[in-house]
Amino acid sequence: MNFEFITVNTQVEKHIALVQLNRPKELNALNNQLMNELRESLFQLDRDDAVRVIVITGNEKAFAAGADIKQMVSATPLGMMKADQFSNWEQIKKTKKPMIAAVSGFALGGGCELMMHCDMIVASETAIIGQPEIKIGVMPGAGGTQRLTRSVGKALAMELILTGRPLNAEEALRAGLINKVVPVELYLREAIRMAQLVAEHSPISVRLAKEAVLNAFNSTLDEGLQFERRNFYLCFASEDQKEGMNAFIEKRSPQFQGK
Ligand code: DAK
Repeated sequence: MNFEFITVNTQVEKHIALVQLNRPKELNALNNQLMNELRESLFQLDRDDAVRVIVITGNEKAFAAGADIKQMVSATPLGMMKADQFSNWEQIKKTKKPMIAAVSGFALGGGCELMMHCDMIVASETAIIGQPEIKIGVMPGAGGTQRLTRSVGKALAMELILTGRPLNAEEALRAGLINKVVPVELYLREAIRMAQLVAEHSPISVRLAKEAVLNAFNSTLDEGLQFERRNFYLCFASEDQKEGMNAFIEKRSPQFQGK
């Protein structure tokens, strides 16, 4: 996979793919091409059986400082409708494999929204996370009002979105927005370590479990429980279920094949 604004490394650890946003001078501002490339890379990685978990990162200074304001400044509603950038976000949302964000520095606006598309988030102590769109005369548009509110609750979401004030890493951790805060030299290593813990498991049960957790945001409790039950039954259609349970009984480590 050859891209201009992202790099993809599938050799980082077994079953782990690392996608790095790579517009450092612009603090990884998410221009249309970067988003097209991100969509394409995730689409391909999602279909690659050798990959079980995807880590998305930026660099020490910025995960991503938001959508590219310079590209957006003269946008018109019809121009945006034609460009249909939301289809990129829709596709990213559909990624079936777990995605872990490794965040350092700025994760603002679309950067925060991209971070929240991930299933788990490891941040460095230097992370600055927020939805500052209100300061430039707009509002979050790629899910910020919904995902942030579901994550941290109404009071804090309103404060962050209406004032534009960002959270530091400790505040984000306390608010339940992220999973972990580590020193800056460790954030990527820690995200990869977390990815390895997931990649050890059956990719089938991981996929079904991720789907069921995400379904909790879209369903009543009873609908969610029904959905969970169907996915639970489906695990028993896999060889991995037999392998996992037999390995337990035989006191050995399971060898999951994703079958
Ligand atoms: N867009 C474009 N360029 C950016 C940028 C951004 N979001 N953020 C930073 N840069 C550029 C700066 O312009 C500067 O470029 P030069 O002037 O050197 O050419 C370079 O990156 C370094 O930035 P600074 O000099 O400003 O660096 P500082 O350390 O002083 O400040 C900062 C860092 C992150 C506090 C500051 O750069 C900043 O406030 N950036 C803007 C943050 C922001 O407002 N983000 C929200 C953007 S709106 C959509 C989906 C999503 C969205 C929209 C549409 N569709 C699907 C249609 C999302 C919207 C947003 O995210």
